[in-house]
Amino acid sequence: EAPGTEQELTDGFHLVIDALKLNGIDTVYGVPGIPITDLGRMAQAAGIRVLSFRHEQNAGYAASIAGFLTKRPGVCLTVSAPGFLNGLTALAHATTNCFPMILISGSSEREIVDLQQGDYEEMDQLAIAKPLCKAAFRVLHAQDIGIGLARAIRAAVSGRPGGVYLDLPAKLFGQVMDAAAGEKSLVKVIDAAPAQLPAPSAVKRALDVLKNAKRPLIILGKGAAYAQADEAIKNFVEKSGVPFLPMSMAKGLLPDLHPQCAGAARSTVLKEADVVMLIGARLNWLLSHGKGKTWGEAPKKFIQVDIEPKEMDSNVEIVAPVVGDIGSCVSAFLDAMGANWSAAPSDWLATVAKKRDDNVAKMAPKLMSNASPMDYHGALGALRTIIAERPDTIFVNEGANTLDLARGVVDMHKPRKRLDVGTWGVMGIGMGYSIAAAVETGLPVLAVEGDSAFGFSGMEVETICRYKLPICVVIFNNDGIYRGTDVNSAGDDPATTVFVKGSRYDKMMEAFGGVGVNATSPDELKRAVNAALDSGKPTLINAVIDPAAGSESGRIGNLNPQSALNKK
Ligand code: OXT
Ligand code: ADP
Ligand code: MG
Repeated sequence: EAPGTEQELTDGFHLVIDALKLNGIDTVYGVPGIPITDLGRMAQAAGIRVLSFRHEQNAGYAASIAGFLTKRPGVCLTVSAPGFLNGLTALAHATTNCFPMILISGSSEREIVDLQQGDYEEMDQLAIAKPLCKAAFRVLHAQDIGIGLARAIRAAVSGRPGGVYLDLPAKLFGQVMDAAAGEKSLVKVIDAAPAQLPAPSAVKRALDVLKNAKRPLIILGKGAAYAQADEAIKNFVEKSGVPFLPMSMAKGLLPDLHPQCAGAARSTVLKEADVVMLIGARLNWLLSHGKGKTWGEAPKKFIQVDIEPKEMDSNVEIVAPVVGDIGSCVSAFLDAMGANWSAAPSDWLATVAKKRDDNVAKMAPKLMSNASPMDYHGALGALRTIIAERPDTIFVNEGANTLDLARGVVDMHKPRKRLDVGTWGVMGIGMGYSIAAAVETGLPVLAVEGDSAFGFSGMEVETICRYKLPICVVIFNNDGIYRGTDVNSAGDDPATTVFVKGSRYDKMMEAFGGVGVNATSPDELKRAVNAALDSGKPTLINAVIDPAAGSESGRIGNLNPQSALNKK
């Protein structure tokens, strides 16, 4: 080449980073190693926030909840085979929960993998990912990186959101091409999640069913929270006058203290309603599949609003399916209702309100208990007050009793502030969710964790301290899974559900420079949480809970299979 005519070059590393940036992806959650260490370094140098975790599953859960909170795909970056598999649980979780996420994994050389010759961390990752996500792609040539990422983004966020796998073999990163051609090969995705308008006939059919109901109910699910159509949903629910029941992560979409909220009258409304409108909630196990004892004797009609047409009739007949994105559907309802919509029958509203007020009154004295060791209600009573005073705090929650009782006790006041175990009831989301919630929103996070639940992601407290995130972790330490009182009747090993008694999880935090507190009464707990939220310092509070206070599997003990035999 003649001097001065040297070609400007780019390579796979830079094209991946440029493609991410072009599409507004400014945060990546992952664990470094061969072959993606330099990709992470270069991405960081290029201004992308690269958060480095201690285990890929936690990075993956972080990416999944980033997707839920932002409506943009959360990105998780892993190394080959074992790193990929560690991240895959979270990708499957994202898909199951309808959260947009992209798992980008390095992989080893195709020609060796395909002949099964034993490469470093050899695995046919694309084939393994496929059944566990919405879509899976592999990029073999640098000039296809732009299209590959565009396809991944679109697949993750359009229609029903979910997890997407993007396989990038090690060799791709070093591939060189002309810089100008490389830039041209990148794709900025236009209208990644297009609005999907419901058919006017479907809107009319649904409103006709709702209008003729004597005991209508609206169930709001986490799809409604995801949609970020908060004002429209609130206006629709209020205009309809219908009682609403929020699923766990839909709490706060309308405040739990709203006069139409039926959260504290759950059994009654499910049994007695004659028309049920589901908005972004599936009739899966969490709603007893729409049938059986939970739903009572009275015949029911279901209206369902969902972006996924195949969801309709999945468990029971849907008499009025409304397929579209929730923002568009709810706006169409509001338009079609006109000015003279008459609110739901007042005797029904009175029935729901009475049941709700009775349940709230029944719970109130339990929340005042200042007993030590604490029981769940005493401890949660303190936290409930804190959330009422600081409604912007993001509340992350996992465990069994710790989860189920917190869901009922701690009222939520704003949308998307409660993040929990979701559709699978999975343990391990705690620290990953907390980190992403703090990073994506800048808001303080309060994570309330069963001692078992915390153990699944506990090492990430180092990550929290390293990035100095405003996260306060409260561990409900009852010495075990469900309870700390089980004994093994046959030998010296501890029972399978108990942990070291009197553990001090707070000391873990001190090891990394965070604040650790041991709290033995609701007053101490309250002081420590308020101090943590005021200071914004990474804090872990070991809340000592009576080991006998919990029940087997919390509120879902009925799902445990029973042996008919009398043997141990
Ligand atoms: O209407 P009625 O009268 O019925 O009353 C209801 C409401 O109206 C009323 N209510 C109120 N009253 C007064 N005031 C207010 N504000 C109020 N609000 C409501 O209260 C009742 C109950 O209301 P709720 O909660 O809405 O209704 P209900 O009937 O419970 O709803 C049904 C469900 C199914 C929707 C609900 O229960 C639900 O969402 N459940 C989710 C349960 C779940 O997902 N659990 C997690 C999994 S459990 C288990 O599998 C665990 N594991 C195994 C494991 C897992 N999961 N993952 C992995 C990767 N590996 C293993 C493990 C290891 S849990 C677990 C660890 C547990 O130990 P921890 O130490 O972590 O935790 P502890 O138990 O604390 O020790
Ligand atoms: P929950 O657990 O709160 O009951 P689910 O996860 O079961 O909620 O249901 C969420 C539903 O919301 C899914 O069926 C999904 O297809 C749907 N959904 C997600 N986002 C949207 C959206 N923007 N518009 C319409 N439906 C959506
Ligand atoms: Mg426990």
